[in-house]
Amino acid sequence: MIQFPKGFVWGSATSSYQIEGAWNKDGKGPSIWDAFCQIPGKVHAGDTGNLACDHYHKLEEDIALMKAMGLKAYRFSIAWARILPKGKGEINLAGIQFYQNLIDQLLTQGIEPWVTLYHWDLPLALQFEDDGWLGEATVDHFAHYADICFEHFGDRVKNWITINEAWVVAMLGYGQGVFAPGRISNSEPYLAGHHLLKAHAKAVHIYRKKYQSTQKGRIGITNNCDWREPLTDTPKDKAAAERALEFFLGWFADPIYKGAYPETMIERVGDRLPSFTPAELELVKDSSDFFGLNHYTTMYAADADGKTMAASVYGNGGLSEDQNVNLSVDPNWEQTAMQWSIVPWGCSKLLTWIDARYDRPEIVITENGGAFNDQLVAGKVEDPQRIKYYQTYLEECYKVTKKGVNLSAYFAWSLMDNFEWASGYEKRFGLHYVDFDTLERTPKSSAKWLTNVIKNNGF
Ligand code: PNW
Repeated sequence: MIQFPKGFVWGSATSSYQIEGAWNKDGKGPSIWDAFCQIPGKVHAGDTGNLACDHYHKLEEDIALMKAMGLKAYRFSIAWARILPKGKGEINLAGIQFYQNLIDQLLTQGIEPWVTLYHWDLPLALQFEDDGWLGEATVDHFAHYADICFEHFGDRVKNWITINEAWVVAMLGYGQGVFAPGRISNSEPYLAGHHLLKAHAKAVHIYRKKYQSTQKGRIGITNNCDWREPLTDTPKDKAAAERALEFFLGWFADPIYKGAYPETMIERVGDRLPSFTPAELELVKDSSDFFGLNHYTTMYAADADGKTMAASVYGNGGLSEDQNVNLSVDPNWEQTAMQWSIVPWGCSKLLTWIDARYDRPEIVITENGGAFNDQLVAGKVEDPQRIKYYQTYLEECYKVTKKGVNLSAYFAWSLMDNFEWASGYEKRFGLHYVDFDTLERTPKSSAKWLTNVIKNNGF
């Protein structure tokens, strides 16, 4: 029997650009993803988030899906350009109204809102005018936007996440160029990452100073990390795996939990890695009330001996030459439709690593799940592979909680099939199947399975 601790938070997650649609409705400004999707060849089949799941017009229906599953919490993100169409300046009241409505309806149904402020859809104006995350000004614009959100929603929102996956923004947006804004560089990721950390820290500072004592919520950041397993037992490969984790998660978690970038990054990246002033560090250090983690997969890491493989689109945890690490997978591992390997034990190893390195933080899994080639057959979707994915990963989560790892919540990615970034609508992560012609939602068998898990607080 697998029985999670009492009060364990069961949720599911989405993000604004991936589900809302209504990309130019009611005063919303364009985001970098609205623009990126227009560039030929960037997104599978030329898909865009213009309509997506049309969640913007289907609030009641989607909250009913959550209610039917017995979800205790729902993690969604706010589209910055709905609140501030130009990223700064005038507030768009219709945008505020939309999220007020969403939050109120969730609370009416007894579902706790967990709100991400930035899930990659930067207002396009800030990309043009302020160089996006390469510009220092974007840090202040984010802090101002966050302030507006705390002011309007903070009486009802008690769990805030500043930035979703700074690693993805920096690496895939500014390093490999496969996500918006599509830049390719071996130095810009470090600058973008630096600004993302500062933006997070400033927003947290504002929340703590102006709101936390009255609103009584908490605020943190969500980082993503795969597990890196040493390919062999040699000290060189063991060190390579550790280095890979430091370049992946340590990059963003070390400044927050230890007050400095990992030593190995400072040495290897040199002057391409910016440094914090003492005053900035003051804000960055201890700026997360919980350890948000998105986890999907595992790879082997080996010392590259100066001969790094070409950077692969996914799975390359940092610029490979800087790390001197080669990554690989075991061909016997099963894979999801993203070609991400299914390695449940990597999840428990990562949780244990975080627990030890960051001195036993409260960990919240803000995303975990798998894409599979689901099909609607006679009105039903059977997805036993997804059930197995959730089951085996949750078993590993349970194991570590038994050993004292402080894991308090688990959010399944995702509530429904949606716009999977560069993969468009082809890759399906949802607990609910979405027919992208009719926009009809159908619970998959995994949704039913998870409903029972939530009801029994285990399985
Ligand atoms: C996350 N990687 O993205 C995001 O938070 C979600 O919006 C997304 O839909 C989900 O995971 C599934 O992709 C990631 O290359 C994208 O390591 C790429 C990576 C990790 C997470």
